[in-house]
Amino acid sequence: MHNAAARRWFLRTAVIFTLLATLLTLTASSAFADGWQQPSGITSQARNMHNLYKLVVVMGLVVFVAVEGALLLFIFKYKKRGDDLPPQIHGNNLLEIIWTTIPIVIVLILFVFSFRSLINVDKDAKPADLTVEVQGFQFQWAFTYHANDLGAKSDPNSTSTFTITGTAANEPTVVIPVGEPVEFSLTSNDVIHSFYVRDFLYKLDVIPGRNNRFVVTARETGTFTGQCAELCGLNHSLMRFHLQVVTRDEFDAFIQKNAKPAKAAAAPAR
Ligand SMILES: [Cu+2]
Repeated sequence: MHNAAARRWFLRTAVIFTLLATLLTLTASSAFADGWQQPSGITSQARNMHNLYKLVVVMGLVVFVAVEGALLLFIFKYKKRGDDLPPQIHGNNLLEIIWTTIPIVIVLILFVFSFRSLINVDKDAKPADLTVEVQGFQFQWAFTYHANDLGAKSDPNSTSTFTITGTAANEPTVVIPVGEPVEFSLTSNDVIHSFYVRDFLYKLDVIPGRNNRFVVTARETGTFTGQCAELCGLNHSLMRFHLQVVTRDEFDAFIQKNAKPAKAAAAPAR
């Protein structure tokens, strides 16, 4: 009789454990099948943010497993076994210290790492950084390059400039060199837009009367997509654009090709 009860208990525990383990494995494997549910980003700044995100996810998982594990443990360990009242306990200093300290430590860790990421992401541009002027308008983008503000190969004496203006039918491509800090300088002359490139893991509002700026250093070449991320009117959805990250040589060739005198005089569309 005693043996039969022990076997039943063992079987039940084994079944519950197997079910939980299967569930956990399925959840974790599908959750992380496609990376971390977040693209890792193509810029130093994005990777920094992505690492912070991973840290938060791991900490969240540890808390989740610890809390749910304790919950299950206590449900089974202290389930009702008769009508007698269990021992009644009031207060426990050690427990209170533990459950006050752990959250404080978690918040401190998150604060330090978030602050470090924030400083890294919000770094100001250096004078030597390449600048791309971005103008948002209803309903597209214009990207302006200045020959005297092209980073490593600027021509300080040149006033040459050219603008790539997008239309809904002809989505523009903004080109930047890989491995160099690039400042995006954002302005709008009508309504609020938002400059968003998914693989930057970053977006910034484009506000009339203001000049918002951010700096990124791309870490890989390729073509990526961007769009306006602030509902700005009826044709907001047409405000798509492309971002091409190329080598320095390809970037210089791109500048050469576009900075022709005929195009040099082109003004922003609006
Ligand atoms: Cu928009």
